[in-house]
Amino acid sequence: MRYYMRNLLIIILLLAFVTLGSVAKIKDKDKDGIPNAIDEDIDGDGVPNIVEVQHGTDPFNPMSYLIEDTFLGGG
Ligand SMILES: [Ca+2]
Ligand SMILES: [Ca+2]
Repeated sequence: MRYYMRNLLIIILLLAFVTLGSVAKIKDKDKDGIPNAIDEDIDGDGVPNIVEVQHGTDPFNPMSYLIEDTFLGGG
């Protein structure tokens, strides 16, 4: 149940980020042809939005990333 609530919170935060992006009229932040609303990596830095939200980095800022690449451990 706690895991479910955490994922729900992550989804809400992600939606909030996407909404803020729309308000700021950022339609396709990384110019890859995929609109932010459905882009799994809005800033195009190679880190999925959900991973950025989980780790507290900004999914709209490619300069905001993790120092440690723990999420890449699985290959
Ligand atoms: Ca995009
Ligand atoms: Ca990203």
